[in-house]
Amino acid sequence: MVKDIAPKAGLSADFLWGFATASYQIEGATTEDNRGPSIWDTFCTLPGKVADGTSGLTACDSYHRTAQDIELLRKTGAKAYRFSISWSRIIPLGGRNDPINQAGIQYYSKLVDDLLKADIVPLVTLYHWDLPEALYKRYGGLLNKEEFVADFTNYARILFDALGDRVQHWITFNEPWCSAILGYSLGVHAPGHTSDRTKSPVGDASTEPWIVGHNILIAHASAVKVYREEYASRSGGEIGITLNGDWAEPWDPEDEEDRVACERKTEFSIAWLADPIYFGHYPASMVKQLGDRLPKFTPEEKKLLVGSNDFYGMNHYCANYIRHRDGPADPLDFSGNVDVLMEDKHGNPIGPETQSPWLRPHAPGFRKLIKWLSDRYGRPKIYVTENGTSIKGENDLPMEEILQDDFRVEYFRSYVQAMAEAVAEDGCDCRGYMAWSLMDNFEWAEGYETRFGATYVDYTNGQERYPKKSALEMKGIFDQYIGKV
Ligand code: PNW
Repeated sequence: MVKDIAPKAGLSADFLWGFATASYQIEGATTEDNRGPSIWDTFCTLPGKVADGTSGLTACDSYHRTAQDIELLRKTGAKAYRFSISWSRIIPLGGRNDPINQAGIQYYSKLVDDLLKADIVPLVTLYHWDLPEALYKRYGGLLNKEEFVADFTNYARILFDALGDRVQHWITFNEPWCSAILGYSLGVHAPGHTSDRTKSPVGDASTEPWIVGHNILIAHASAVKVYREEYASRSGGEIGITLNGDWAEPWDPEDEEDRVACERKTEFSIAWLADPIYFGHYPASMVKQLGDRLPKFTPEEKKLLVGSNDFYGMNHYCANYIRHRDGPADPLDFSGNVDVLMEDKHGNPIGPETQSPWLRPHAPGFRKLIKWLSDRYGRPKIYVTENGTSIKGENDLPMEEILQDDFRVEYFRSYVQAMAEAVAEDGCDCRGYMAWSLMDNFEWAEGYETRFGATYVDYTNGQERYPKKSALEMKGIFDQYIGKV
C-alpha cells in the first residue's frame, strides 16, 4: 500500500530489540565443567595487557546466574537476546578430532530453552574472540587457513545440530576487524601479535591482519554453506556475520581529498570484510595500497563467499573526523593512509568524551552509515547487533548515581531515532537492534573499569545486578517507533 505521508520514523511491528553480551565477558567459571582455556585466558595472564590486571575468571558469573540474566531481560521487556558461545566449552581442545564436551552443550541448550520459555528470541554468535588456546598452540589459530576453516566448520556444525531446531538467528563471527587489527596489528587483544617488539616477541603487522581477515571470511562462508545445506531448509533459520564500523566525517569538508579519504577509511574498516561477501573481491583502494600483502580469493572461495549473508550484522558505536595523509602509506597502516581524529579542522569535537578513548557518540553518523551500507550492498536486511556507550568516570561514582545513567539513556534515544529515520526516510531495512550491553562486564583490555552495561554489576558483592535507568527506559524508546510504519 502506498502511503500519502511518510511517517517521521518507524519500525516494523515484528522488529526485534534487546541486549547483547559475549561469553568471555560475562560467564566466568573458566575452569568448570571441562571448559578448556581460550586465548583470552592466556592473554590476561600477561603483565600489562589488561588495564586493571583482571580477567574473565569470574566476570558476571553468568555461567551460574543465567536465570538472573533472563529475569533481567524480562524486566526490561526485551524481545531478543544476543549471546555468544564459548568454543572451548563445547570442544575443550577445539579441533575436529577432539572430544566434545556434553556439559557445554547442555549449558547453552538450557539457556536457549529458558529464553524461549520467557518469550525471548535468541541470537547466537559462534565466535566472539575466545578461540580455544589449544588451536593457537597447535597450528597458529586464525593464521592457518586450512586447519582453522575445517575446525570452525566442525564446531559450527555441532551447534547447528544441538540448537538448530530452536535457534533461528546465527552469527558466525563477531567483528573480524577487531580480531585482525587489535589481535594481530596493535597487539592489544589476544593473542597479542604486533610488529612492536616492545609489546610482543611475535607478529608481523604488515601481513598477519590481512591473512587473519581472509581466513575468517572463508571460515564464515564455509559454516554458512553447511548451515544452508544441512539445516536451514529444515528449520528456516538465517545466518550472517557481524562487522563493526564507525562513521567517517571529513576533517575539512571543503577539501576533496578529505572527502575521498573518508570513503577509503570506510572501505578499509568495513568494505574490507563486507565486499567479499557481497561482491567476491576486496575494495580496489585496499588492493592498490596493500598489493600482494592482501591475500587473493581462489575461484572456489569467491563462489563460497558471494551471497553468504542472509543479513548484515552491524555493530556501531561512534564516528571520527578523517584527514588524508600525503605521501605513501606506512606498511603497518590499516586505515587507508588517513588520520583518525576526534576534532575537525576548527577544533570542534565529533561528540562528547566517554570512558573509552575511541568512542565519541555522534548519532547522525549511525543513520548515514546505515544508508551507506544499504546503498553499497543492495539494501540488505540489517540487524544492529551492538550499539552502546561507556560513560566518562562512571566507575568512580557511587552506585545510586551510576543507576541514573542519563548520558546512556540519551545515547540510546538518539541512536534508536537515527536508525528509525534510516528506515522510514531513507528506506533502509533494519529488523533488529541489540544494545551493548545487557550488563557491565569484562571490557577486554580495559578490564572492569569501563562499564558498558544498561545494568550495574556489583563485582564486590556477589556480582549482584541492578538495572540502570537505561535498561528500564529502552522499552519506552522502542514503543515510540515500533508498529508506526
Ligand atoms: C565491541 N575499537 O568491541 C565488542 O564486540 C564488544 O565485545 C565490546 O565489549 C564492545 O564493542 C565495547 O567495546 C570493540 O577500538 C572494541 O574501535 C574496540 C573497538 C571497537 C569495538
